[in-house]
Amino acid sequence: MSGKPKLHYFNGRGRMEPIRWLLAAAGVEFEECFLETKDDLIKLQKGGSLLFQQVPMVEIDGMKMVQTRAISNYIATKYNLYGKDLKERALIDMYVEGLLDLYELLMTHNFQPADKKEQHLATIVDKATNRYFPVYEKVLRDHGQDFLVGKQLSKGDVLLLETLLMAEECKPDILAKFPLLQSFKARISNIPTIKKFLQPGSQRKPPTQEKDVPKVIKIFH
Ligand code: IBG
Repeated sequence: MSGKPKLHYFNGRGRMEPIRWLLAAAGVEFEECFLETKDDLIKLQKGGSLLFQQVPMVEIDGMKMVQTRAISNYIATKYNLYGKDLKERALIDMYVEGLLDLYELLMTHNFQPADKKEQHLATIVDKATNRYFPVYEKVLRDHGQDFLVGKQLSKGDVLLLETLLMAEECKPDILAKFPLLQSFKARISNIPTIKKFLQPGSQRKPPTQEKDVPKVIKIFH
């Protein structure tokens, strides 16, 4: 055993990518075990490693953790990415839950059937620019600080950056009306651990390509 967390998922973003981001931001090296086929998933399920028969699963500190929120809360707590007190944590939770609602739309975009893609993209742009981004822009404007909450990096910052970058992949000028989100993006991208994760060759995953969708669906359905 290397002692490094071991991530079990397919070789793509999906529900594991925010966990990869969080570990990378914390400067924690991790190993990955990729599911290539349905049989790989069945093997894990039959081996009793998956509490609800689902991945993501992360082996960490002698546990086999499932449920993405539980996993990311554990990592954020362990690596001090969860605020300084209960109230900061409550704020971080609210910001993160909002981001996860938007992340869900972004994550599923390339899984939409061809005839639904345009409408789905319109929904993403509408929700991002009218519901979610104005909230984070206002938070940053009102307190004038570097991070979303308090004086230190938190899992809220990490997920916000990830979500901003994914939204830009869908529509490159989507941040045009959000100057503080633009400067936030530049600032957080420059944190050394994150900067490293953004370099080519890191364990960050590219968007799931259309051609790979049937293979991914086959694993999980
Ligand atoms: N609540 C769980 C979590 O947050 O971890 C949900 C986990 C989940 O949906 N896992 C799926 C799974 O294991 C894989 S992600 N399915 C097998 C089964 O038997 O239920 C699937 C997914 C992708 C892309 I890929 C978008 C949305 C979901």
